[in-house]
Amino acid sequence: MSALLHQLPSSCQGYAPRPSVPQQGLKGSAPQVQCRPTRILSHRTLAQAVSAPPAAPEKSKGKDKPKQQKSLTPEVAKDLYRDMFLGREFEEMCAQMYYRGKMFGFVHLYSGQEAVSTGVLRAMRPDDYVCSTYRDHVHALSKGVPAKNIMAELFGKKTGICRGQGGSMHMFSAEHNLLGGFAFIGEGIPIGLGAAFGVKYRKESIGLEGSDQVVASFFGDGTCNVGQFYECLNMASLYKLPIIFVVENNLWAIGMNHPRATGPSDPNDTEPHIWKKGPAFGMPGVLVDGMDVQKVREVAVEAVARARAGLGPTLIEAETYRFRGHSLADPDELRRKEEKEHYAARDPIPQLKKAILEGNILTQDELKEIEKDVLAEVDAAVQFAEESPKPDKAQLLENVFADPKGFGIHEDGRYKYQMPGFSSGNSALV
Ligand SMILES: Cc1ncc(C[n+]2csc(CCOP(=O)(O)OP(=O)(O)O)c2C)c(N)n1
Ligand SMILES: [Mg+2]
Repeated sequence: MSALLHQLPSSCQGYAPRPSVPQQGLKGSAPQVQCRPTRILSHRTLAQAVSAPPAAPEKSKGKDKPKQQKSLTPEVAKDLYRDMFLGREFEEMCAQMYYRGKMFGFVHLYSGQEAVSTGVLRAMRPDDYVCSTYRDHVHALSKGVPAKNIMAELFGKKTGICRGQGGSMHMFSAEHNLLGGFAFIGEGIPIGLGAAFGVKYRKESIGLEGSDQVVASFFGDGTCNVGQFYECLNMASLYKLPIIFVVENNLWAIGMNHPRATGPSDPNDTEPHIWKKGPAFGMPGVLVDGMDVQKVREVAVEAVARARAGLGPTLIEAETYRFRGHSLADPDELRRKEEKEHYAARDPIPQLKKAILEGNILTQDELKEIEKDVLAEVDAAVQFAEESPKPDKAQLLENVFADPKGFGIHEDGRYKYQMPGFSSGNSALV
């Protein structure tokens, strides 16, 4: 196991584990979380929030000291900062729009977890694949989908990336190799695995030399307890597929606290460590601070390089936290105030800002310019979504696969319930 672990950077191995959340009725007292002042993040206040003093770094409790981080180039710093800032501002704007009744159904925000999406996806090529979950807006942004088309999708408009038919949980873009968001937990894992199999098949069985894409498959801690996770780890390992499994461990699965739902992977452990499931399946398992974009990026760069070189999959457990409730319909009353404050103080965006300024990589003015640009992009996305038309009614019957003898369609292929205004759409089976 340690041989496999050493194939990846040590930045993850010295990272201090998060404090457990004390559970009533469980034996032993959990370590106290350190309380720091809360900052409430909302749209238009992030720019001020990132100016606030950043969190003190966690002291490493591991044997290995974290490796000195490689310095960022100005180009990479700009890209990372822009992507994380856009992710946060986009999501905070979504909250406003949701509560104003502009969006329908469940909307799950990603605020707090940006370092994971940015750290992994900005380290990948545009033709690489990504598979997401219902918490998918920011993965789509990091993958390069324009903010205006994501916002329009959320508004149910024709200009949305799924023509307004997918909504918040089903972001998909063939053009960007975004394989989808999925409402059912774990559903995306086999889809990502299939894409990785396809890449390898095209290369080795068809002989397509350029077929060297890598797949990033994102999912949560709670999702690691569904069967698809294990089945896919097994197949990825068996076929040495070019995939990285990224577990965004935000400590909660709706109202279920991770240590209450997941057993340990080692007889000596008293709490669960998802990353340890990697070595059990013959692949490297890595634990990384998911609130630190540079560390996530460092791990991702190496895991992607391994996958591209034909060395197979990697399991990455990124410790992170969502700053809002499970969805915008969740009053978020279960999580303790101290826990929320602890993670708010480790907000990944001010952390990156501090690193950029202290390293003299970019100036305050350059960062402000990025922020201004992002705020304008988010405003323009809302305007675009507002002004976009609704889908035609005919769209409802497009891409519907149905038996012509079945409900709604006459035997000759005509619709039984053709509504006035339905001008296009075709039930013919090819
Ligand atoms: C197959 C299935 N079972 C149950 C649910 C209900 N459900 C929605 S989200 C969720 C928790 C998932 O938690 P986690 O994987 O940690 O992701 P997070 O929401 O924290 O990002 C559950 C059980 C579902 N969507 N699909
Ligand atoms: Mg979770």
